[in-house]
Amino acid sequence: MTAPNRNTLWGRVIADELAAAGVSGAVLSPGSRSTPLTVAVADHDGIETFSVLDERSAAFFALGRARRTGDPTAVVCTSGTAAANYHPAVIEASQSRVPLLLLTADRPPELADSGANQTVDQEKLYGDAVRWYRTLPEPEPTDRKLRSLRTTIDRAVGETTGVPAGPVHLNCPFRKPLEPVAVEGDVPEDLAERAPLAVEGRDGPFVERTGGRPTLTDGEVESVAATLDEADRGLLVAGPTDAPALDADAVADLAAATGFPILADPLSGLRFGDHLDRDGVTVCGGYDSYLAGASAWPDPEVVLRIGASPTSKVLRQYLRDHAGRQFVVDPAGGWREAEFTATDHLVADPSRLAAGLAAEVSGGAAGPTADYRDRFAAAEREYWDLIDDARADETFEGQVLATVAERSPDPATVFVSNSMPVRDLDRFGRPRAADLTVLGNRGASGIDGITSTALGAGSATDDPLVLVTGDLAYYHDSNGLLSVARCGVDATIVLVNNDGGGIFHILPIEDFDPPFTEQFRTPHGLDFEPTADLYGLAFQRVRPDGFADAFAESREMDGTQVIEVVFDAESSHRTREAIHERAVGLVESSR
Ligand SMILES: Cc1ncc(C[n+]2csc(CCOP(=O)(O)OP(=O)(O)O)c2C)c(N)n1
Ligand SMILES: [Mg+2]
Repeated sequence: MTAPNRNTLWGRVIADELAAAGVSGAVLSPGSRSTPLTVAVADHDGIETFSVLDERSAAFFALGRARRTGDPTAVVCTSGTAAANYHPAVIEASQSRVPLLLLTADRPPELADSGANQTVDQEKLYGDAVRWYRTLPEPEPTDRKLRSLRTTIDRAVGETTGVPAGPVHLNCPFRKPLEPVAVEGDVPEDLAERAPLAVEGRDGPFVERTGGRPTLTDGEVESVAATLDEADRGLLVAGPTDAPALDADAVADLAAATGFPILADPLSGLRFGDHLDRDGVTVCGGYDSYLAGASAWPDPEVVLRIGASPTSKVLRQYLRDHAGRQFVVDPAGGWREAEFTATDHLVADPSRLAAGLAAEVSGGAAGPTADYRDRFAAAEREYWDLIDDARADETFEGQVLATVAERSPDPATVFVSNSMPVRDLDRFGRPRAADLTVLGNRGASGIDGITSTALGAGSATDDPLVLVTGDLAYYHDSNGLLSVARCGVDATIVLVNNDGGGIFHILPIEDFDPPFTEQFRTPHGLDFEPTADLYGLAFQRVRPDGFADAFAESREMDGTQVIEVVFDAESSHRTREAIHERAVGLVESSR
């Protein structure tokens, strides 16, 4: 490797080592100070690059890609507020444990606090939201500095996929010239000869990282297994999963061996998949309604919880009020149980633990355990019959999510926005034996980068991509739509337009108007059709009863379609509540 100046060499070594360490994708935003990084990364054959003009969208796009693959994705930006625009996605990546590597270009140290243009304090810009932070030294074409650089890059990439995975920030100062112009004598001509390791690196990463995922000892597994074995009534509760996804078969093995039903969050990786067809495995998806009426059911003696805290408030409260012994499993020793009723904290990789426990438990698949599971299976059957009837007869936003769960292609990647879409998928998305990878931004539950995150996820897979978003979320990240054309990602974008934040109808503020309408629900009356013209998308507006056909047709079409489904937020909310009451009544009468 040679280079016309030290900055170019520095950038090339960074790109080379990123690729060697396993970074296969990078999202670049335009700017001057980052020139050495951008030129080198864009030029590297081993790194697929995406150009996203707005840094907020860029970081969310990278987040989506990393979330879908579980592999670290890099972002590169210039100095100043550009770097600050990464912050929302950094917070989401931190809280939902997604490997993101942030490379922010910076001015050289003497320009700090000097009044120099586009110069801000970028030291530890993201605070505790990153797993690791370093300011790189100023580029120098020396043996030791370049070995240090390669080592730092490998450590940084390694930290993004540590336990827990998350974002890492490398702040990268450069002084001019930033472009690959010849600077005579800057890089010694014989540098590669004198320092081949530093300049060329090794075959593969400079530093190979080996890091285990935490497991329990055999004795500890046996002890938990004995507790599961002794229980006549038990539940497996799966909240949103960390990337890379859970081993669904291992959890299904445990369900079959214990006889416990799986209460599967839509983001758990367990609501959908082939494991639903397994004998002795009951995957439940209607608990967000019917558990609200299950107080008179006998309480579960033991609950094993994996993943993050479930989306369903009804489920969280049911566990608070009814669960006996409650094991919370977290590979990073994190605490993701905000009702504070858990009794045991198991620091272990959930997939491996499930496999280990499945091999230990000696069979709860018959007798009282199976009776308890069948109670859930029966509730599921009745609940989904009720939902089928409601879908046929009534109008509510949940119909859209029910249709998406039922009719999305197999396989598909389905991204659901925060606010009502993820809640409605939780309540109305029937478990299905199809390969649906369902994703959302539930780490911090922002509505600010939804479109970009979905498109980033879509960039990493050949699956058809379906995004279900609300109108405020769509508005918030409409910049992100440019990635359809610029990054070549197609999607079916389902825009549930209830003219504002329908979610606020579920909160007590609904009864305080003003300010409810003007300050909370915020109807805006925006016509979104011109966004399709602006970004080259097909657009159609349908009534709720026309959605299923429009969705089916979109599967046959190339390019990206926006299907806007128009609802009245208040009446949708009332219908949702009424259906919920009926589901609760079902269970109350079946004690
Ligand atoms: C960045 C950000 N700002 C504000 C919020 C608070 N918030 C949560 S849901 C919501 C309304 C979302 O509206 P929409 O996307 O139309 O979905 P709907 O509620 O109608 O389902 C708001 C403003 C948030 N979660 N994230
Ligand atoms: Mg809305």
